Amino acid sequence: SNPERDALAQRFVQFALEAGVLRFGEFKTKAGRLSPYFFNAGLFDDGAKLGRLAECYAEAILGSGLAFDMVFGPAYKGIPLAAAVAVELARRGHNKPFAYNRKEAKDHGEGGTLVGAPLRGRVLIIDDVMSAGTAARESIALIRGAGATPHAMAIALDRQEMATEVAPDGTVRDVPYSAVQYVQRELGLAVCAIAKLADLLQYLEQHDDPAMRTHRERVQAYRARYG
Ligand code: OMP
Repeated sequence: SNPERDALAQRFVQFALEAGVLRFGEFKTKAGRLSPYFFNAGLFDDGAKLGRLAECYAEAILGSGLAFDMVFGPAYKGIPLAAAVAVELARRGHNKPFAYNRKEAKDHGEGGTLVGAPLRGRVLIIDDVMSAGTAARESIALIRGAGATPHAMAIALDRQEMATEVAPDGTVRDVPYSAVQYVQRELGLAVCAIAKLADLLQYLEQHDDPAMRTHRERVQAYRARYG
């Protein structure tokens, strides 16, 4: 265990709850799972919150000792995240090239779907959340397709859920290991998260009141099913 990482994770969970980014209720995830909590990074919606979020990413990335040559933000939600993180990394003495993609190819002007620095070397993908690993797979394929090396991934929240896998015939199935394990072992990338589900559960335990206890029980039940 790493006390600095743990302290950052607890500070980050509190920040996300106070900002209303992390909420409890009933939500359907992209993988079709009914979740008692949801992390909506789009609600870091002013300059101060985005700046503080970027500080948390930079601390997690630099604290983890990940090596990387450039930063990539996958469209759409990864773009402002990666931009803010690139600025914060530069402030901390790690000025790296930065790029992002468009979802639709342009047929005029500069053309193409990639914007910013040319994709090359060890690319660090910045994204919001990892659940079943679909978004990660898409970013990795895009970077490989451009001839660069997807080397690592930094996310704000690791939901610590079972990965899904797409079979050659296109069917999607759950696999018996986590999305982060899948990305690390099968796809070969290092993954760094500011916080993970276990940190949220620890926060709820340490701020125990009737409401928090209900949230904790629901989150634990969800984890037992999909974790
Ligand atoms: P996977 O592609 O299954 O790993 O899910 C990650 C994506 O789901 C994120 O990039 C979000 O678009 C979305 N998501 C959240 O933003 N927050 C959550 O708490 C859960 C999800 C989700 O749908 O799983």
